[in-house]
Amino acid sequence: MTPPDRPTLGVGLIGHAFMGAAHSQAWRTAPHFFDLPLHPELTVLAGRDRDRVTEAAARLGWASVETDWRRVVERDDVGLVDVCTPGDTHAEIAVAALEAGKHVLCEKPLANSVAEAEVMAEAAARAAARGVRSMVGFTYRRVPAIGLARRLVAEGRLGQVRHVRAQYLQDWIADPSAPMSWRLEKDKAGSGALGDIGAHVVDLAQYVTGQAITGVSAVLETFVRQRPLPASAGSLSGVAGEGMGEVTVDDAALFLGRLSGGALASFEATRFALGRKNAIRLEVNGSEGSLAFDFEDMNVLEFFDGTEPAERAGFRRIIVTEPEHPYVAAWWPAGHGLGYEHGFTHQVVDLVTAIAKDEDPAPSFAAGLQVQRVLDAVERSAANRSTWTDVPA
Ligand code: SOE
Repeated sequence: MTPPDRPTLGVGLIGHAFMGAAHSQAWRTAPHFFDLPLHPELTVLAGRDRDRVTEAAARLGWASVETDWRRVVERDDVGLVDVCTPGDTHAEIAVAALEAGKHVLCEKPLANSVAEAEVMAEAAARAAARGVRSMVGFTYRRVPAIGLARRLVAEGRLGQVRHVRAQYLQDWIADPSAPMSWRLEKDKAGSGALGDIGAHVVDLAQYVTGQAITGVSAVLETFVRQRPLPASAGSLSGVAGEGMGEVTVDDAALFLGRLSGGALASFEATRFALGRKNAIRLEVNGSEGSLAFDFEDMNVLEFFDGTEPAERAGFRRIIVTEPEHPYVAAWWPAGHGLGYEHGFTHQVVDLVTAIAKDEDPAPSFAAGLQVQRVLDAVERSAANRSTWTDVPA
């Protein structure tokens, strides 16, 4: 039920696989826990196959379906288009939606190339001049412990940041018999572990420190170059069928980086870290303190206060479940903890709030473009056998 005093925002979601389901959950849940200035309505879900999209819409709570995303962009009852398709379609859909005057939320990475991301960022800037807003979905920024980490750095509790150690470790294709999926095809995904999960830690390192990556030296590797074709799609890699397909993206990306404030950083993104399921690890060392985060223990932030007397100093585990922590007050009584899906809900809350205030939400498409430039510099460096490669400003 829409609160009587609240204008509505009709949402059209394109795509209903893993990310589509996560975004649906966020749109459904946000108004039940947060006092939103606009009431989101789950107006329409789009997917190419009518039977599948109809089933998904019923399961995920959408009022209607379309089998062509262009219809979503044209509909008068849609005010915001949420893009949850593979990367090869982001630019076309997002630019069409912005030009039609719809606000846009687009999954990460923003695009499959710098050229596409530039077109998107230009369209976003033109649209913003008309009050039409856009945001790229670097969801993990909205984990409360990450918000707290950024706050501690901004308050100077770490002093001068010297080191960032960032890893995103998964293992869902460590088994060579795991089948092909669109995430393993360059045409559809742009890159492999680099863009899919490396993009998240690039964003997090920059978000938490407030510093931009200015240059990189990188290696990329594809360990398994052929995989069974899928018999059926699953939420990530599906069920193996007949025949083999070519893996055309990286399985792992490792790189060193320099940050604009003088810090040195290392990055690792892989889907071959057996036993590591969704380990986003970030450690920051400064002149006055350090902090450490691991998404596999996502309600905890470790903090070392280097100003404490040495005899008592030590990493402390801050359980990030208190109303004083970012986003937490809206949820459960203190101490009860959040999970993977809450970041998506916080993303929707921040986006809707910015739209209502007529402000540009963050991260903008321009921020998505900057991450794309880092990913591109990583690929160029790796192709040139780790030659140091500046990231264009
Ligand atoms: C697969 O590696 C994936 O679903 C990513 O695409 C998401 O961005 C990440 O949140 C979880 O893992």
